[in-house]
Amino acid sequence: MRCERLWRNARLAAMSNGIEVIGDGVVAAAKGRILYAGAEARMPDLVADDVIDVGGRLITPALIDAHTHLVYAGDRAHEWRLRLEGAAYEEIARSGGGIVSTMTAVRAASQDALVQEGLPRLDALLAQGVATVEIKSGYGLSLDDELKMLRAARALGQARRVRVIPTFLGAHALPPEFAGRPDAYIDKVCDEMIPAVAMENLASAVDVFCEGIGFSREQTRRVFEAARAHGLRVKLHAEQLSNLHGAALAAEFDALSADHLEHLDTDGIAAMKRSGTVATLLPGAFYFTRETKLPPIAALRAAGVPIALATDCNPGTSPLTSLLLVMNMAATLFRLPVEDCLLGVTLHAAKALGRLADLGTLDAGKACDLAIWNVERPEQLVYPIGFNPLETRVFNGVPDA
Ligand code: DI6
Ligand code: FE
Repeated sequence: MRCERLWRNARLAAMSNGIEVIGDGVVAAAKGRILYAGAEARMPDLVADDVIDVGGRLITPALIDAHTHLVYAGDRAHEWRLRLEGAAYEEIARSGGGIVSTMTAVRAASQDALVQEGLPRLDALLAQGVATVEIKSGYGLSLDDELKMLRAARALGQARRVRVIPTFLGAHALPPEFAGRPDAYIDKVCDEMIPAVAMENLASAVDVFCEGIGFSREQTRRVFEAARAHGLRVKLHAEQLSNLHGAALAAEFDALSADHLEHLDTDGIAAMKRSGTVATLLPGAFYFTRETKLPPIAALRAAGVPIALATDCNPGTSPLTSLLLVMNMAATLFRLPVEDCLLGVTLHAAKALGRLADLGTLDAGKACDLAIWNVERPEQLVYPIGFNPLETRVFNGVPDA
C-alpha cells in the first residue's frame, strides 16, 4: 500500500490508551488521515513518498483548545489593574465594564479588524502544537455583530492551517439596550439570532453564560430549546462564580460539555456522568481571577466524568494563549494527574467538541494532526513553565513549513 508521508523512529503517545508510550513507532498518513500509527514492527506493508526520521522524538495528537473567546477587540488591562487594587470582577461587570466593555470595542471593529486582532492569539496557540480551536461569539450581542464575530472565526480558520470550531454565545451578557429586559433579549437570541446562525451554518454549538451576572437557568433552558429545534448541540458556562445548577440542566440537554465548574455539586456530577457531558476545566480563569474555590476534581474523576482543559482565552478573565501552561496549571493548582492533563487537551477535548470520531487520538482513520515534541516522555510537556518544546506541527498530514 502507498501513503504520502511516514514519520518513523518516534515515540508515540497515541492517547487512546492513557499516556502509554510506544517506542520505535511510526505514523503513516494518506489523504490527510492516519493510515497507521503504532510500532514499526507491526506496520503493514507501506511505501511512502516521503519518509521523515524524527530521531526518537515524542509524537502526540496535535492539541485541541476546546473553549476560547479568542475573537475580540481591544483589551481590558485597565480592569485588571482595578482588580489588582481590590475591585471584584462581578462589581466591574455590574458597573458597565466587563463583557459589555469588550462588546463596545467589538461593535466598533470590522470583521477584518477582528481577524487581524485574533491572528496573533491564534498563532500563539498553533506555535505550541494546537491544530483545533473552538472559538465563541458573545461580544457582539446584536444579530449583526454576533454574525460578524462568527464570520471572523471562520475567516481565521481559512487564514491559518487550523480547524476552527465556532460556537454561538449570544447569551453571554445583557447588552445595554436591553437593560432591565433580559427576557426580551433571550427572545431575540432564540427567535432571530439562532435561526440566522443555523441558516448560515456559522456555528456547530450554542453556549450560554448561566450565572448571576449572566442568564438564569430558565433563560438558559429557552436558549437550549431553540438550539435543539435548529439541530445545534449545546454547552454551558456553568457554576463558575456560583451554583445555579447549570451543569444538571446542560446534562438534561445532552450537552457536549459544561465548563468552569468550580461550584459544581454532586447532583451536577451525577447528571453529567449520565449524559456523557465532558467537564471542561479552565485553570487560566481560576488563576487570573484569583479564585480560591477548586472544582471538584476528585469527585469528577471518581465518577468517571471525562475532563477537558482549555485556555478560555478572553480579555476579562483569562488572557491566555498557552495550552502547555494550562496543563501545568491544572496539575499544580487543581492537582490533576499528569495523564489527565494530557488527555484533557487531546482525547477529552475532542469529545468536548463532539469530534472524537476524527480527532484527539492517533487512531487509523482520524485526521493526521500531530505534534512532534523535543521531549521523551509525555510528563515533560506538563512539567516546565514557559518553555515550548514543539519541534513540528502537522495539520491534515502536512507538516508546517
Ligand atoms: N466566563 C468567562 O470566563 C468569560 N466569559 C464567561 O462567560 C469571561 C468573559 C469576559 O470577561 O470577557
Ligand atoms: Fe469562557
